[in-house]
Amino acid sequence: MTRVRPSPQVVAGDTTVHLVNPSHISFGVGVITPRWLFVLASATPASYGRPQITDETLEPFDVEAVRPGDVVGVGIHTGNALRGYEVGSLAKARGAVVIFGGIHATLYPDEALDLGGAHAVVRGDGDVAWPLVLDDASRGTLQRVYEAGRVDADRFVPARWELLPKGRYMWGSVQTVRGCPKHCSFCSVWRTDGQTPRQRRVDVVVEEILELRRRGFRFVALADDNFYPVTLADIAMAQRQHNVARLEQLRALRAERFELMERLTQLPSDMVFFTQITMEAAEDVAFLTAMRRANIKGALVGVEAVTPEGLKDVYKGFNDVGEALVTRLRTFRDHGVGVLGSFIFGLPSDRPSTFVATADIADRAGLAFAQFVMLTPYPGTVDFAAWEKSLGGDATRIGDIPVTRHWLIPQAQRPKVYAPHPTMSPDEIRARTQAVWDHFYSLRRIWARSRCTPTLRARIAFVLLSKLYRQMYANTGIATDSARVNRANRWARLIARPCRLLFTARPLPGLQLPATETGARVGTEARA
Ligand code: B12
Ligand code: SF4
Repeated sequence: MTRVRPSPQVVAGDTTVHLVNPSHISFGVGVITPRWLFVLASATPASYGRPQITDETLEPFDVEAVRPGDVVGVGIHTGNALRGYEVGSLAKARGAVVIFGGIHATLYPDEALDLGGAHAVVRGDGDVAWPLVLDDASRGTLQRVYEAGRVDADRFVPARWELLPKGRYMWGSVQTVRGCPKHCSFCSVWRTDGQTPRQRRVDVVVEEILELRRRGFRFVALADDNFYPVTLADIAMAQRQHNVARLEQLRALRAERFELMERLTQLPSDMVFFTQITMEAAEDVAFLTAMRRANIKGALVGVEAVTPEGLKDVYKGFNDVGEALVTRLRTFRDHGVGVLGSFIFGLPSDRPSTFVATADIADRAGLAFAQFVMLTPYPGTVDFAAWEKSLGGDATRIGDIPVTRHWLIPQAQRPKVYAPHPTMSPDEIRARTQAVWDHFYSLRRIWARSRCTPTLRARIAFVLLSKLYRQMYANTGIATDSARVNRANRWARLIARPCRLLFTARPLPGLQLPATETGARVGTEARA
């Protein structure tokens, strides 16, 4: 392994550790806490003092605050990699030791080293590796690449929520399980996080949630890849195969899910949870009932496509189509779990009629929210590999950059549609996608949907959140002209502040961890 001795001297006690979540655009207020910042802060040894956290979705990183010998940790996913490289290079120029991590750096470590000023890159989970890397940095024995891999669930580090800036976020985020057994063609999770679910212990999850509630967070996103990692079909299959070991493992995972949800029922009753789940959960009334009892009031469900051909395109045969799909999605709502339906446009089998059919199903399926994203080949996915291979050396270039490295193209010039479509032009796909967003988020439809909430205050929150969501997405994927993007940004900023107030609650600093026995005295401060 090549070792590099970075010129700046890292000395625990004299070095500030900066952790930066890059974003080319700042809104002042964030919807969900970027969890990795607070996890890595927690993994930072106390000898380095209090890590300085910057989430650029709130405000830009102040590089002037970096002193020679400081450590700057930058976490990137594909969408913010370019800004991450800018931050890394600026920090390196200030004399800092720059270390990259996150899903994109895991997939392309050399890129961070070449373009981001990285002295080192951590591939995989940072929980265990981070203190070791800091230790190497202080000894001057930093490696270029650390293979941190996938750590076991009991070694996940809980986040340091006391470092949260006050009054900036609407939702906290706590991960309960990492990894997903499926293998959807557009998703990299099963490749990077693996197909074996790594479930965290119930106690540590509950303690983190409680810590967030103490600080006035009522709303918590369970930042999981798939909250329903074991289906009834998986169990039946193991039974048919007389695979006793597998059956036990699946049953244990399932039992743990129920235990977690039971513990959530014991938390203050004003808490609301949101997660991500496959629509298979609609088969499982016991699971949905437990979700409702646990106050898991919303879930992102990957619908992706409403036609059998579309599902085949994305390797998602376990989803339903047509009326069966409407019924499945409504089942969530009927059990008190609101659905954010996620749809993909631009699949090879899509035709103009697909947009109409999708808008119709989104209307009838009782969804609370929906997102209509355009197919983006993310690195690490089956789709990306096929697309890159199909283009060979002939990829279109924007400036000097081939579209197969789309994340390196400045945001404003990035194409919105990547893979050539057999029958529709990129403009047609964009315009039709835009029309479906406009249809779903018309004020009349939002107001009608807001009936799913119990009070007028909640209905107003629902309307504001719907509008905010729509404007934020107008930024990230759909709008092309800069006037529209700027207008959307202004709107999002304006709506974000009042929206946040609707989500906060009175802090409960004295709130205690519920006792483990079911029905024990818990969360008394909030219920009183
Ligand atoms: C929760 C979540 C969201 C939430 C909250 C985001 C937030 N503010 O945190 C919401 C719903 C808003 C969201 C939105 C999107 N997301 Co998202 N999201 C996730 C999810 C499920 C969990 C993220 C999380 O909190 N993990 C827990 C933390 C602790 O893990 P982590 O971030 O991976 O960090 C660990 C390591 O990576 C490493 N690490 C990270 N940074 C650093 C830095 C250093 C220095 C070091 C040493 C280590 C290190 O150590 C950490 C601890 O182990 C992931 C899936 C996943 N498994 O990562 C997708 C994921 C990150 N999202 C993804 C995508 C595509 C999106 C969207 C573009 C979706 C869309 N089409 O709109 C948007 C983009 C949002 C944006 N502009 O940033 C993709 C990214 C793919 C890619 N190659 O970039 C993922 C991987 C899911 C997928 N299906 O592939 N997302
Ligand atoms: S899209 Fe969802 S269900 Fe499919 S592999 Fe990714 S996390 Fe799993």
